[in-house]
Amino acid sequence: MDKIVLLGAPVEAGNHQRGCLMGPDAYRSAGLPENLAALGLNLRDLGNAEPLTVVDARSPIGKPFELQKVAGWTRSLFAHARTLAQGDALPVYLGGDHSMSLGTVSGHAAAAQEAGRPLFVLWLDAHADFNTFETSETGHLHGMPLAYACGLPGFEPLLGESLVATVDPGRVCILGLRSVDRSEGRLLRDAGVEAHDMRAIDEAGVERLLEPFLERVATEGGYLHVSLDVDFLDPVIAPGVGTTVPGGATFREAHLVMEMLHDSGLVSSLDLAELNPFLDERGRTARLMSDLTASLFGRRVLDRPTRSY
Ligand code: 4U7
Ligand code: MN
Ligand code: MN
Ligand code: MN
Repeated sequence: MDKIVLLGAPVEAGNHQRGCLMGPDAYRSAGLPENLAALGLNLRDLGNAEPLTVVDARSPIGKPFELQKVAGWTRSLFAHARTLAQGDALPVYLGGDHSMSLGTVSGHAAAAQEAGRPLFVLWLDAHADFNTFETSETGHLHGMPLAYACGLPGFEPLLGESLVATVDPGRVCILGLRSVDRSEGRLLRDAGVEAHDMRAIDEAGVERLLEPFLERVATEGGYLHVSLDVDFLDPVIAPGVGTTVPGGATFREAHLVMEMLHDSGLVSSLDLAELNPFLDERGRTARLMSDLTASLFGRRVLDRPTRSY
């Protein structure tokens, strides 16, 4: 795919920390569009999406924080993603906190179902984002998007109806875990999600964990949505995020994931989530995320024979 379309998703209502709304502009200031254009890619920046106005989203269980606002973003991004998935350019969603993915992933799931192909999801994150309104200890919707996309119950207020298509939890792979809530962990296990914590990365390395998953995407002829949360990275190299957890992916581990994704040729959509420029140091996290994106789209040091899955 040599065509890319950028869409900003300046949502920050998915948690209490302010600042993620500046994310899309920080990526532009960090030179992400130029990085990709320098690779010879045909790039179009659609600017920022806007939320719909929602006043009817009510939840009987739990108290999701800023439910109306996040529902407005979910409805907007769901529609954008569903449409963009049918175009000839690969969408890159510039967040925005991770509640952006309530809309992007469910939109891509709907489009995949219409196209009759399975959707796989690679979740690169310190957290599983697998809470429901019921299990969430914080009420923060940025901790729930993967559970939502996988069809866990209780989320109807977000779209105002049930999802037309959900992601099969058996087609999800999470890498980088180091903070999972107790009941969230149970949900994850019961759903049968493939989840790898940082210890697994220490022991096996990212290559041995990621390769079998990519093989499966290829074998089943699936689409692959990648959701990259800044906190997948170690906070020492990526401080610009609200939810830092020590012991994250190193610079090279993260780049290797991106390089493998590029070589696979399988990625069909990408979220860049949770960048908080207000907490960043001299733009370094925005630049690192932009460089990782360039790796995913083919920036390399030396050419090498391409691996075919
Ligand atoms: B992120 C948390 F309780 N699990 O639900 C929650 F620890 O998008 C954190 O991955 C969620 O950064 C983190 O609020 C959401 C918490
Ligand atoms: Mn996270
Ligand atoms: Mn996340
Ligand atoms: Mn976070």
